[in-house]
Amino acid sequence: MKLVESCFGTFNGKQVTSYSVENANGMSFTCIDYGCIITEINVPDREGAVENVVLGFDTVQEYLDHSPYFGCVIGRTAGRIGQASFEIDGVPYHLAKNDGEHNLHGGPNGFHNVVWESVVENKEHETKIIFSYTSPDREEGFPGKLAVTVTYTFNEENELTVSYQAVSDQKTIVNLTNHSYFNLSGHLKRTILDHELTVNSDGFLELDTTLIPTGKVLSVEGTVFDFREGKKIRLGIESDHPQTQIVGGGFDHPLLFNDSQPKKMMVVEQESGRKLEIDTDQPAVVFYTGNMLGNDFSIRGRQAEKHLGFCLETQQLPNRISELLVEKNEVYKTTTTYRFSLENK
Ligand code: FUC
Repeated sequence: MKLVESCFGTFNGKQVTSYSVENANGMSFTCIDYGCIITEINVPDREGAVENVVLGFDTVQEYLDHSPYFGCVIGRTAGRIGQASFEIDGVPYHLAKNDGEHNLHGGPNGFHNVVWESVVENKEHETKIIFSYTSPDREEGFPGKLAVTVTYTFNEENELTVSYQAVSDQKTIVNLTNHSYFNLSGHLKRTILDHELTVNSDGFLELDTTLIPTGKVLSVEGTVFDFREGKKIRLGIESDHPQTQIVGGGFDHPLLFNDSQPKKMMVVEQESGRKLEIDTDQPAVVFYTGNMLGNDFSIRGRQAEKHLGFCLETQQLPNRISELLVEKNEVYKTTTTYRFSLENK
């Protein structure tokens, strides 16, 4: 496949490299080794116009100044760890409080904020960009030296597969995800309100006012959280459901996949005709509708605004420490695939 490698800038004196891959359908994908950030995904619309469908920047400085985790890999733990502390076998561990009293997305110097090693395997029909990073014992407060690999595989079927692997030299907790904000209108022409989401989830985690799961699973039945038959995101954003209100008008919730069905999601934007399908092996997905996106910065010349992008962060149930445990030398492995196509009309 056509691959272009270039210098994106520097971070803490290290060079940041960008990898851009294009397939025969004219679709392209670009990522950088800083935070494994996906900076661009260009996909044709119904008329053949190839446009970007993720929120991202062209400089490292803008990521440092403005990015609410655009496109990056999140680790060691996606989402919030309540009170920024947890215990393993009776031993307490304390993390940075970077979200009120809680820890968010692995702490300020989590995996989104380091430069990863990279190896590229470019074949005729498939290109792999393999990022690796070894997080030292107690980095950001987490126990164990953790060797992590994130592989982006892009192919001629317009699929991007993200595979995560991690091994620790001590019992620890791990919950990795990618934090891409999608907007299928292309070049951020419209907000995400008229995007339609389908997810086979019967329940979601109730959140408290600080966005920590209360432990209660609520049924989606009869609510704006019922995406089983497909629903416009707008309905939830304009809803007065206490759970959409509590997160600032919209969604910021772990949706739990129905165990007896394939773990799949689909988002369609009718005007452009673009469709995104996501398959995962994870039990949950945090659906975030950019409720906290401010309008005090620009994204490639377009003023940012609330609800300009949505994230579908596949993961284990956040803050359930017992489900995030990884034994010494156990291989943590997970895969999520993003497939782009056009909706048939
Ligand atoms: C998502 C949300 C959080 C936060 C962050 C930027 O993962 O769950 O609430 O706003 O992204």
